[in-house]
Amino acid sequence: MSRLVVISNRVAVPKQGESGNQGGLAVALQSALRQHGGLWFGWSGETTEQFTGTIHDAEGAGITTATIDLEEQDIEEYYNGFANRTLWPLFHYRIDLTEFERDFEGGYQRVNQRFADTVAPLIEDDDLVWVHDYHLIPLGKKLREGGLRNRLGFFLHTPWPPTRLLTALPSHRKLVESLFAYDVVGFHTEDWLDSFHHYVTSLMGGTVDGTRVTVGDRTICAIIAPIGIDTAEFEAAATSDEARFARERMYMSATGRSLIVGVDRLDYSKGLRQRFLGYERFLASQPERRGLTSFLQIAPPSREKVDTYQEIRADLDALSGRINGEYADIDWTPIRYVNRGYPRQDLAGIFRAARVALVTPLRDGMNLVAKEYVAAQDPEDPGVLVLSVFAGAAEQMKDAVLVNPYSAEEMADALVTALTMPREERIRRWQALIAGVREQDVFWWCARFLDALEAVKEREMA
Ligand code: ADQ
Repeated sequence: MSRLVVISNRVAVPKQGESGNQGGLAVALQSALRQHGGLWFGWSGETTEQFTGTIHDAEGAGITTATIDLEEQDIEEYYNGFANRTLWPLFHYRIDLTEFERDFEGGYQRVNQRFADTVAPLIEDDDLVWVHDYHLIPLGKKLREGGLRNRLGFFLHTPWPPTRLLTALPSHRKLVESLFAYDVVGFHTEDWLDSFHHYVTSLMGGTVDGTRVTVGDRTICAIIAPIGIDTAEFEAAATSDEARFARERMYMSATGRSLIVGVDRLDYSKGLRQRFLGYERFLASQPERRGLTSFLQIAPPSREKVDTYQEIRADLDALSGRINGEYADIDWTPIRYVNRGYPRQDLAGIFRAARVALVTPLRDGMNLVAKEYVAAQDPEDPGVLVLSVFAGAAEQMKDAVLVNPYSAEEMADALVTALTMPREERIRRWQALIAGVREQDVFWWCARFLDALEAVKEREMA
């Protein structure tokens, strides 16, 4: 088995016993690396006065990591800039929030070059190299320019936007062309792959034949590989002592009310504003149900240096305050809104206590919370997943209650459906959902991608 070199923006291995407040990618990659063995390379999260390319080696939780520090300007232009002010909103269909600055693009290319120059000497001849996410799209091309001949894969964790949106990016062509340096390119869903095909065939004169996508004399393999969770681990977490304790705390605080839960990074793509408005509509239209539910929204802040993320925080503070002001009673708070991370066992317990999960992003590459919620349920008395049709996960999780998150009325209706669903139907839907979450877990995802990458013949010497 070839060694695996994973490259992503951040390397985030929690120290033993440390609580995990991590994005979905980090959680998935740790599981994959533990299984395969290899190296994880990326930014340390630290800044340095001047970039030196010094590599920090570490060994932890069964994973070898190599990280580098970046300059303040790199972080501003590459991470807060091009990655999170340009590509993230654009890839989530938020052209209104997308900022186009040449400096951002310059920083993006510079940092990708720094990654390429620093990681290249760590890569051995037979290694499989797997690059992750929108921060590092040009990395493959830069590695090839440096002479790398290894099998090289790229996985996009976000949506791939429709062609007409993507062309708003002044350098769209360059960005897409750089993907052709990889051997295998993976997307979560058919929707995202279709959009990629559309761009290549309509703007690059390319052709598609099964998984083969050809432009000029270069053919790559473009596949759908929906990411999963470490289902066995999460199911076990849900019955751990910590989970039981968290679950008890939830029950005690709810005093007999039905619990509704949402867990998301504080991000405009997650549709939190619309979710709060949907819950407000539910309270307004169902006076007899007021006081019988308790909605807990957990949303740890992320990307706090980006203005839009500060704005959304202020907006949600005000909105939850307004809804509580309108509907709360002396012994009842309709929305509990908590801005912090929780250890995974606690989360699993919180999920298990909740009768309903609201996973209602406006646009999401996949969404792992939907899968975690299902994995945490009690098979005898499972809760109901309310899932946005705009989450990549909706392609696989058809037995959820699917909603359009832009419609407060649909959200309110979905809540009524979920809260009144008979136990037999909850069990039937849950059984169908858990079967998929178990079968297509993170190891399945990893194997699916790496099998495709391993099938690529190593490049001939130039
Ligand atoms: P994210 O946008 O980070 O991931 P998601 O897939 O939902 O979104 O993963 C979030 C992860 O963070 C989950 O594992 C969740 O449990 C954890 N988490 C969230 N809030 C937490 C809290 N308060 N405390 C502890 N843990 C918390 C990106 C894409 C997604 C895609 C993943 C993986 O945006 O669409 O599913 O990558 O490809």
